[in-house]
Amino acid sequence: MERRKIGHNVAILDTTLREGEQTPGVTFTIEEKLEIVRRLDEIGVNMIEAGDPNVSKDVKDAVRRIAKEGLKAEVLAHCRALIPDVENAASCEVDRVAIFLGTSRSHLQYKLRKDEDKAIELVSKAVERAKSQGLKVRFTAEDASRTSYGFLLRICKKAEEAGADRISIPDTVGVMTPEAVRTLFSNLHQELNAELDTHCHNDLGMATANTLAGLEGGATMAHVTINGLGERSGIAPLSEVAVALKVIYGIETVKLEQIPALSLLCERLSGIVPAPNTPIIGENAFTHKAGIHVAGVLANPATYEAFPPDLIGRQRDIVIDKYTGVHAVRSRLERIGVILSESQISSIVQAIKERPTMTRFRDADLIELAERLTGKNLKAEVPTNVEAILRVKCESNVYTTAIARRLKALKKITRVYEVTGNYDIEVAITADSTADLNETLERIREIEGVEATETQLVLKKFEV
Ligand code: HCA
Ligand code: CU
Repeated sequence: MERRKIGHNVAILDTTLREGEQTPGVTFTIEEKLEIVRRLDEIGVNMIEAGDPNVSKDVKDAVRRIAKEGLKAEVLAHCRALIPDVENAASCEVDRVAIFLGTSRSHLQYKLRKDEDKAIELVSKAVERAKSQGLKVRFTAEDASRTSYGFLLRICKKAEEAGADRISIPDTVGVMTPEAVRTLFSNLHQELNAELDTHCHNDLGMATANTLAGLEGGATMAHVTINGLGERSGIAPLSEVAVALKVIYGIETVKLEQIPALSLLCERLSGIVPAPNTPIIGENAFTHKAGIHVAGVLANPATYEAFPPDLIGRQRDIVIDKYTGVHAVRSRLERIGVILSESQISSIVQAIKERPTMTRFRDADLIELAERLTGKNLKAEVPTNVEAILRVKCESNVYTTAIARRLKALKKITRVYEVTGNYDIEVAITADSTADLNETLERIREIEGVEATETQLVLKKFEV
């Protein structure tokens, strides 16, 4: 398979705090923002877009605090192409200011009510002012993908002349295709001296592909957010861009094994829970189900995996249900120390297929089937799970269903009920050990909006 190259100098800009906080329903406190940027710095992103200080006092305070954190990453403030906005951004003592102005016909006509020359004047003046304050400058031609190429080039050249050493070419409404992005970037790359940034929205599900295409076209900075947060359907996620750069192009950027933890932190702080089938970080990303797939994966994982899960510190899993074959059942039983004959395993597979509505046979269910078949008490021989029922009381100002959804996303939780009475939610937990149970309880108590919990350990369980 022939593939175009991406230079090894590509870098990552994270804009979870700016673009990500524009996600409907999301705001971060200053403390939360600090927690996120420290982790982003640790994982190794090169730039952090901390916010637009003109939005509100709290955004400005956060930008200022982040600029003072002494991060390895370059810290940016986003702002409009207006002198007071630029000065406000400069007063936060950031490394760089990202000055944006809508350049497409509809932005100029309906949003800014300015003609092209006036737009160029605004940008030149704003860039010059930022430079005179000793800041590095990026210019963003907002809605670049719907801007006429002639005007886009003209305004970018003027921004460059005024002192911008980076230019962002966003696909603001996510309407590009990879081929078009690649062409646009290689054309601009030939004409401009400034380094180029990609910023791809995901309205048509193209964000990651377009980002990679922009890098193939000569861009050197990819804008991402944790979990793909952002306006509407968000932008390219850090996880997808960083892992694709490694797996497809052999390029190292951030510490990949830290991605799942960062993703969970963002899930907790934003309340936005990625769907199970989300690439890389989703619950199902390394879970195999159909018998044929599982047999292949057990023989050699590469048969059905784009890359090994341990690249990002995760593990593969197998789901046992009516699609299951003998390989999966044998492997799962062996894992818990139960060795059966071929014909016994076939009988268990048969029994599983006779219960087509059961979505997941857990270890305990398999042991039970094996016990029925062999007449032996296997539970005594294999390590059993610790089960608990937990009641959760939510703070009065929070939406119970939002907490219930977050609980649902936690690995060891097998059932979630919203209930009446003194507590609002009841969950069933199946943990591998007491330590594992404790860890799950800790994570539940950390969820914002959880006021109190009560845990009951299950002593005996009766299947009906
Ligand atoms: C915005 C616009 C922006 C800017 C991107 C950038 C976009 O929400 O203010 O500065 O690179 O998508 O055009 O996010
Ligand atoms: Cu954007």
